[in-house]
Amino acid sequence: MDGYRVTQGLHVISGIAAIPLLGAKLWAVYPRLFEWPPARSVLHALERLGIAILVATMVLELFTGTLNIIEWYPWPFPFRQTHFWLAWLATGGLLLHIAAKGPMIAEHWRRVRPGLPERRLFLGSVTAAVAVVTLTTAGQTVPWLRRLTLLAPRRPDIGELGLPITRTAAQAGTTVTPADWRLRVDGPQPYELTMDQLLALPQYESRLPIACVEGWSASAHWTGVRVRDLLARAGAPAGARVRVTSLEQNGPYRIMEMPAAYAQDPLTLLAVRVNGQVLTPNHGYPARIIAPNRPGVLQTKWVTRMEVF
Ligand SMILES: Nc1nc2c(c(=O)[nH]1)N[C@H]1C(S)=C(S)[C@@H](COP(=O)(O)O)O[C@H]1N2
Ligand SMILES: [Mo]
Repeated sequence: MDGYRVTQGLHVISGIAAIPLLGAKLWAVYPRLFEWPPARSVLHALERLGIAILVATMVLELFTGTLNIIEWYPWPFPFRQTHFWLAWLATGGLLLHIAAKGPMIAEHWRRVRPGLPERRLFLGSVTAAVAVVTLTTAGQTVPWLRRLTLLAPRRPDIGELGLPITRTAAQAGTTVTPADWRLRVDGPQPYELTMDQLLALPQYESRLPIACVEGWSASAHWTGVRVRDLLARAGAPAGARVRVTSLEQNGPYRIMEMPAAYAQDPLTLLAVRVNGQVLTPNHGYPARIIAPNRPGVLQTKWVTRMEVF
């Protein structure tokens, strides 16, 4: 249930901790990055090329990840795929780099030298910087660090009904629900439900978090109809996926697709209440999706249609 929340929290915390670490490393080797002549031999040229790729991928990885926190994508390439593949390149590059420098690293640790004062100061500062950014980030995931959450776009415990709001109803143009709102479910036996009919179906409760790419996650208590019950009623075959459409007119998260494993999970709801109250427009009134182990962007608000496919 909290699996995605944990990996998401670790991802953001370790990514932010890596920023001062990479900065310190680059600062320490900075003169050597611009060594002249650029290559003394073919082997040396290859090594430097490897380092150039490693530095470039790491800087880009941390840069794109940081801007993702504020959901800002000022580049022509797709963020998710690029961030994913850069991570593999950087990991491979780092392993090669450590392997190539292995003998040097071993040699360094064999020589027992008392640490020079400036070196101790440097390592101390780097450690302090990492500790500070980690402590001021981690509260987005870890409740008892909440009060230290300074480096976050949002505090996870502040917001309407005890839950933050990312895209508001005003931004999405869904403040007023059309008077003729129906939940339409398309499948072999399509049907429509009014709100009263939806509320007359068996209601279930799930305690599930929203884990946003901005880095925060917050748990809430949801009430609603099981998605699998809604799909079964439409005659969905086993293994069917579902496409969910929001009332919102534009926006990257207007349409969401859910694989069968999530749609069939008994915790996955089309929720109508959160933390004991009817959903507010900002939290997705009249109905929203809440499913375990999925990123916040897929917890579609203001649902109007579900399609079995
Ligand atoms: N239709 C629609 N649903 C949406 C969004 C959106 O922009 N449009 N934003 C998503 C994002 S990014 C998150 S983190 C969650 C946040 O839900 P909350 O605002 O109720 O906390 O809603 C998701 N559902
Ligand atoms: Mo989000």
